[in-house]
Amino acid sequence: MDDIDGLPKVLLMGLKKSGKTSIQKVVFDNLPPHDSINLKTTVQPEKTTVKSNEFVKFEVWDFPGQSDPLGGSGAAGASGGNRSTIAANILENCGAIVFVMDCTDNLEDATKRLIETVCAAHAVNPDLCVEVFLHKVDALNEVQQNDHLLQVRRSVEDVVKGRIDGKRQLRLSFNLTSIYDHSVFQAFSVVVQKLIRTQLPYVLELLGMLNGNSQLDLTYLFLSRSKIFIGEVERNRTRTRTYDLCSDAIDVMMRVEGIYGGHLFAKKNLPQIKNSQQEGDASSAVGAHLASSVFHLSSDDVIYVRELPNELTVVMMLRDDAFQNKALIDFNVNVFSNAVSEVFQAGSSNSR
Ligand SMILES: Nc1nc2c(ncn2[C@@H]2O[C@H](COP(=O)(O)OP(=O)(O)OP(=O)(O)O)[C@@H](O)[C@H]2O)c(=O)[nH]1
Ligand SMILES: [Mg+2]
Repeated sequence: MDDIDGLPKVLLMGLKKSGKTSIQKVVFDNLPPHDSINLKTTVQPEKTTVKSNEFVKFEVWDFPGQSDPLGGSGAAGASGGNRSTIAANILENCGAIVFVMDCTDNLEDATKRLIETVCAAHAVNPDLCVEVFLHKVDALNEVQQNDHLLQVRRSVEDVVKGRIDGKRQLRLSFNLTSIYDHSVFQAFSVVVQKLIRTQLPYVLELLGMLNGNSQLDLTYLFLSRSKIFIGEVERNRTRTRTYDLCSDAIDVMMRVEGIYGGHLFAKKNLPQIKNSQQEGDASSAVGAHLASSVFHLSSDDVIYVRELPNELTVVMMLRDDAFQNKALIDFNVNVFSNAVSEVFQAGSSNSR
């Protein structure tokens, strides 16, 4: 992932007005969701480069919904052979396709486009993942959401399995999403995790060690200043909606830092944390130029957020009594941070 020219691509596809540009802007440009009503229709593919840190970099390609880039109309007038060349070009270096379907609209046309997209993608690269976002679910109740999910999944899988080489497993996942809550960030996190497939098992292993050795109930590793997480492990899940709580905790920490510690947003060449003494105790570690915050919840839970070098942030949820061992937790976080950097560095030097 280190070569800027060869960055993996995430392709946003789907019918017009399904919400592709809104998703891209809300997730990566901090667009307030309500402002998405003013977005103009996309007329040509738009590329955004996302450089979360030294190791997690990719391009998001937002395609206009009015034509099908992989099917007939995107390659207007193209013969079958040309069409497959166009599809191969579009899908070159593609890490994942995000196919967006508007749940509030008639799903039949969208399902047809999805089937064409999955078949075209499978013909070029059978290992390519297609992540379907059943989008705008804020307009539906839970029963309707599940009905839509079942209906689309069944019709796509039945048709596609009949059309493709049955020996290869179909890489198709479904997510219920809305820009008005955390669901779209969680779903996009899964997409980003697909782009770091080689390093992910090692990162999860390290997160598991941090979690277990520090008596944590739950640990997330986020890309800093985003709501995208690249790993999660749990020992005890004491609450539901933990993702919402943890990503909101980062948000609060960053906003407070924005007001009281502007250096956070201008920092460059951050030092590696070597030991816990460099960290401040509560809301900000000014000396290390890395933020940290502690949130005591009304239950006996604590959320401990620590920004790490390389634009990563670890969020830990634990019981109040386990937090008495903060020095041990800090030590383990520092060891974790250095080990994760090594995993990514090894990954990027292998891919060169
Ligand atoms: N209720 C609801 N509306 C949404 C959501 N996401 C997007 N929208 C609305 O859907 C409309 C279309 O959004 P766009 O992002 O422009 O759709 P698009 O897929 O990029 O459309 P094209 O560029 O024409 O292909 C806008 O009015 C958005 O406000 C959502 O999660 N919930
Ligand atoms: Mg658009």
